[in-house]
Amino acid sequence: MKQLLLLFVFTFTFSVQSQENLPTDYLSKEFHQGRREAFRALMPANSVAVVFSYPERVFSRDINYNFHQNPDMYYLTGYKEPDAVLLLFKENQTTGSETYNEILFVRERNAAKETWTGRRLGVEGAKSKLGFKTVYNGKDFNAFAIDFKKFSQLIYDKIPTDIDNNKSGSDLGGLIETFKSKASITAENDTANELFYNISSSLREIKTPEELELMRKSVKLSCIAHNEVMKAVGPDMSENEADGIHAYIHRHYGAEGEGYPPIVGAGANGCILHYGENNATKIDNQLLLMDVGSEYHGYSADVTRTVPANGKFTEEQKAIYQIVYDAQEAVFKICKAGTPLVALNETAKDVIAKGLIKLGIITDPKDVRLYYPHSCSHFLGLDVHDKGNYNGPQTLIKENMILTVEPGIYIPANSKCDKKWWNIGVRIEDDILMLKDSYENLSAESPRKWQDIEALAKQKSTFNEMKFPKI
Ligand SMILES: [Mn+2]
Repeated sequence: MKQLLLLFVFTFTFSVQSQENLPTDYLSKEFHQGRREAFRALMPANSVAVVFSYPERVFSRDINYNFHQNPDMYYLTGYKEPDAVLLLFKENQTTGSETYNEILFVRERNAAKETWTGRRLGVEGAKSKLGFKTVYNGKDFNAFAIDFKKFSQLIYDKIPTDIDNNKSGSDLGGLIETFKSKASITAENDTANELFYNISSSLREIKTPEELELMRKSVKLSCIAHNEVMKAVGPDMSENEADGIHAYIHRHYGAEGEGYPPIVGAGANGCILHYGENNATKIDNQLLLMDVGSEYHGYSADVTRTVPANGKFTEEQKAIYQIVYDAQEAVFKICKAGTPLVALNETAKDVIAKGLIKLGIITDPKDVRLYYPHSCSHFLGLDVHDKGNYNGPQTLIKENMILTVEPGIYIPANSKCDKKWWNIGVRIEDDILMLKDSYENLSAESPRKWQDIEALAKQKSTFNEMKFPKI
């Protein structure tokens, strides 16, 4: 009986096979090691950085959303599972005979759980695949001899507080409780967040060649998706189906999904900045604003195109569209290292204000905020609104930053202007790689000029030929 049981345990332990046919272009372990080195170099003497994985989130009762890793954890480790914590030390530490300058605590391997919820790297996987020398299971964090109080500084990001697990074991809640208790962190002394943000942003705002390659791919396949929808879309298509074409094409080219909830809004819906319902059953003869970008191996594109569903802009739509286009062109002219970040939005705002005055939509330039209420640019990378230094007028653009340029004009119904302008919402958004003396528009593959959009819309899409049963 005992032998039979052993045999059973043995078989069960190895029943989860390693994964085959995985993408071959993930970030390398050397990349993540290099980012940890760069992070460590910016840490003050005698400090330790602590990075937690993101919490898991409920989708429906006992079903979670697909897990999305904390981008900082991914950036620094490549680890994509929940319930983990990274400790990064400025100087080498010694415990007994062991010397280390980083420790990763990971989810323990568990054949039964892996059969239900997927493979786990475990301690050995984190060593061989991620290149860590010192790795423990999360359950060992509590007993691990570390005196956080001996460090002059603890560096950590905002600690999640709304975690739906038991806070007692090796799960994220437990790891956080252990950290807080070992480091005596209370609401009053929880002040280290700013330093973590600053170090992490100053690294992440500058893209390395390896990151650039993934960014280029993410943006390129998002452009292909936009172009296909421009061809496929018609007044009878629903917002959600247009959204679905983007999603299909992203996955066709190997993206995991989208970098943010897609905004696909027709007419009035296009005037809602973060519209996400995407549930109009017909786009009709309206403008369709599509702010959709893929996430490819963690890296998000962020591309917006605004197209007439019937393939032709009206005179009013064209007039508004042209102002947004001109604003983008004016901003592109100053896209390069050394330009103050705030100049991008000032330039866009200026062009839009002049354009709206010329059309009689506003008379006072200050009223531009009525129709252009957001800003022109944000950093782009692992987060769609990526970490970066946004600290006022002294912030200058640097080489190898990627910033969006996304002016827009939104005129909801009942706005105080001629009603011929109502329900026109236009945004054009491109992903711009900043160079020493110029820029590269990574999303140039998707047309922006109204003439080019109308020309592309005349082409047939493969999606127009697809036939499904009527229900
Ligand atoms: Mn954006």
